[in-house]
Amino acid sequence: MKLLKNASQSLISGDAVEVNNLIRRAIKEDLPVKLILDEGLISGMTVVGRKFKNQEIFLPEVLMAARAMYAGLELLQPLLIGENIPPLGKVVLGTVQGDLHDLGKNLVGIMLKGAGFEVIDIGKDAAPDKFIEVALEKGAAVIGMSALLTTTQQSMKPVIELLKAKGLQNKIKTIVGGPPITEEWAQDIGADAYASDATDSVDRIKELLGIV
Ligand code: B1M
Repeated sequence: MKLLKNASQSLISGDAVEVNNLIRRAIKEDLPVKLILDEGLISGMTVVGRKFKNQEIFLPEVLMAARAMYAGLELLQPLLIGENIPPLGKVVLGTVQGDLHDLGKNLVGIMLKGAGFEVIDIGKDAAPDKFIEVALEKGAAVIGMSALLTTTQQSMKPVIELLKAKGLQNKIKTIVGGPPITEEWAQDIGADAYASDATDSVDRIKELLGIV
């Protein structure tokens, strides 16, 4: 679809104003929200990631692309989050210590809210004890951790170790995700679940809580 291809292209060029305009138009044309998200925004960010890896572009361009993605995401957020859905449970969500990436975590949060969960977002670069403190304070049933770097995926471990040390592992479930994370990694560190993307995180958390 040309409109969404243009939005994706504008995201790659870091043109937040144009992304905002095009996503606005796509919404007006009643295109499915998931299609707008996947083909208008995520596809562009995937190209940005590839170009960054191949050193065809550098950090400032990646940052501009992230800003452009937010300019589209803010328009989609109200549409992805349904209204009047009774809360299914509380989830503490954060990007782990040392990691400043938050687009994926925010998308997971949007999808969870859309599915009826209450999400307590503790932001990025979140220390292990913060996940646990907030989960206890808010009575959350799940802790969700996001990591985008192979270095910061290590920061997931201390959260689970701390939960175990406090005897909370049966009370508070853990779910992990992000590009370097795998099912195997989740098992190795003792997480209760792994989710491959935002939609999958909803299904996995429902499974963890026995919600059908
Ligand atoms: Co960074 N970065 N970055 N970056 N960046 C990556 C991750 C990288 C893969 C790029 C590359 O080399 N190709 C690479 C990591 C390499 C590695 O470790 N293997 C990298 C690097 C190296 C770095 C720096 C170290 C660069 C530097 O300084 N030299 C630096 C690190 C800073 C830090 O964190 N300490 C850095 C910085 C940045 C920016 C700040 C410029 C910016 C982030 C802006 C922001 O988030 N506000 C940025 C960006 C944008 C990227 C790429 C291009 C895109 C990430 C993104 O937002 N994707 C990324 C390359 C890539 O991934 N293609 C890259 C869109 C987002 C919707 O997808 O986050 O994957 P994603 O989330 C998905 C799933 O993974 C999953 O669901 C989401 C939605 O479907 N998911 C979960 C995520 N979390 C989940 C949690 C769950 C469940 C599912 O349960 C709780």
